[in-house]
Amino acid sequence: MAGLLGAFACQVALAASLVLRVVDEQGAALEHAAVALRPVGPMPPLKPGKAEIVQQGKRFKPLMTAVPSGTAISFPNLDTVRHHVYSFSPAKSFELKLYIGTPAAPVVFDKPGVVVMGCNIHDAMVAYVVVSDTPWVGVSDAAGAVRLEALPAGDYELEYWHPRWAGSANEVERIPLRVSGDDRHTLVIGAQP
Ligand SMILES: [Cu+2]
Repeated sequence: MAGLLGAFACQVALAASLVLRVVDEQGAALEHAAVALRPVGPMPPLKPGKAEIVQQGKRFKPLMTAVPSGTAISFPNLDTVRHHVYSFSPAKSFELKLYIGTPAAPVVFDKPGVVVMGCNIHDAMVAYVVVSDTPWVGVSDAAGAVRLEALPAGDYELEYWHPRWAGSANEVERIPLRVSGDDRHTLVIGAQP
């Protein structure tokens, strides 16, 4: 009997989800906000994944990427001009010297924090990676929406960051958040124009 109860409790615990609507202080939808839910208490094992940030039309796509720590990101250059990707951010400092095509090795983002990348050749090129020690990460879409699913119900810290955020330059903000079911919240980020 105890075993059955345990299995039931486990299914219920994994049923929670969180939908955030991210807006600025004027209430306008805010795209490209990185969010992460870090459980207060035991952390499930992170499954290091893979991601891709391409360079196309002298832009990085996507502009914003949110990943769990340990994710390997490749940087294919789809342009016919060479790019030179670099970051000086403490969470991940690296350089991919002038190249076309796909560099042989992806870059592993192994420390939590905000990583700002640029191109040495094209000053207007910028991309962001927000690395968090949790499997539950996301980026808001054009409607400001981001959905995190398969969450155990419980207490979390919600981490968030946005390139236009008026707060601390490269530190995520953290607020406590309890997730108990199919929860919906509005997250207001004071973003500069
Ligand atoms: Cu470039």
